[in-house]
Amino acid sequence: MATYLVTGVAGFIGSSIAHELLRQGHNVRGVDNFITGKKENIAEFAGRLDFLEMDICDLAGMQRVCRGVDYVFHEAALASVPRSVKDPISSNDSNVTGTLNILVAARDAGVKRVVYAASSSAYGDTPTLPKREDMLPNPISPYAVSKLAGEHYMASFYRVYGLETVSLRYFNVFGPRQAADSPYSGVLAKFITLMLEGRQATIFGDGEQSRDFTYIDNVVQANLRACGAPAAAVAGRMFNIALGTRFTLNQTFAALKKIIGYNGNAAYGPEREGDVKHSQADITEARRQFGFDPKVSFEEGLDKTVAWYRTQMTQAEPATVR
Ligand code: UD2
Repeated sequence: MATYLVTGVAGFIGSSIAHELLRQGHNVRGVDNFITGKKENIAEFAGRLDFLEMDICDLAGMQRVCRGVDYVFHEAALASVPRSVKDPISSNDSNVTGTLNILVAARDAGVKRVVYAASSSAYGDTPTLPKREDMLPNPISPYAVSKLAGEHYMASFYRVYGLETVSLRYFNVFGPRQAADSPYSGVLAKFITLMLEGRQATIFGDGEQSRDFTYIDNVVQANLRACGAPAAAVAGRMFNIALGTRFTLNQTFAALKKIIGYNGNAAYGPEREGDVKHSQADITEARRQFGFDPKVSFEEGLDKTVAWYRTQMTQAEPATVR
């Protein structure tokens, strides 16, 4: 049976991948430093996940962790455009140095393949939509630069050392387990929790910016298929992972109002520094090369996500009252 390592296993995407791997009966090892990951996200795996609290910036630690591993899903990162604008050094440390450490450790341990969480932010604000993989990157924020550097390291390790790597450029992933409690949280996690609490969400800018919001199950599927695909189809390459549609923030807010039954309006604030205006993916290549087939629509994903946060809040209520 194969052994998988998930970095950032206590994070939103890492824990979702681990969940599916464990459901399929695989051996799963996971690392997290709990800077943005949460113990709750891995609590349900207790006893089944081989968990180590570690930082990917610790090269010797990563070398120990990679021993005996067949496949790595590298999800650990300091996400968020505004976080990187405020503190570019920390974003660089985790996203660039941390990624390089994983690659060195994976290479030395004879890992068969590394699948990497790349970001749609690499495309920046180029006007052509949808974004295709052969378009030139144009990163704006330090975060976008750091995730793109990671992609280049992935490709380099395939070309230079023959380590099979695949970069998946995620487009605005959302769903259950996404942290909502930080100023750097993804917009959907923030909006849904605020609206469920009857509080007001703030849209940065005019709300006409658009995103290819992608439900988590589609991203998990992409990871597993990219990991299992023939090397000739994927090794050393980068693929868009998205739904292939886009919605403005105004449209998204209106959709959430309906699902949640919220009567208020959004506040509007200044545009965010480093923000991309429009984002939408062409997912033809991922379909062609490894049969990526996103099954969950935006609307269905919103329904499931709202239902999950609702359950979390009802479960949390009695404890708060006591
Ligand atoms: C970027 C990447 C995404 C992923 C993510 C990780 C793009 C197009 N996408 O997402 O692929 O790597 O970074 O962090 O670069 N907003 C509000 N109010 C809020 C919070 C956000 O209006 O309270 C706006 C924000 O200004 C932006 C949109 O919502 O226009 C989405 O913001 P986000 O932080 O959820 O994700 P984004 O697009 O920076």
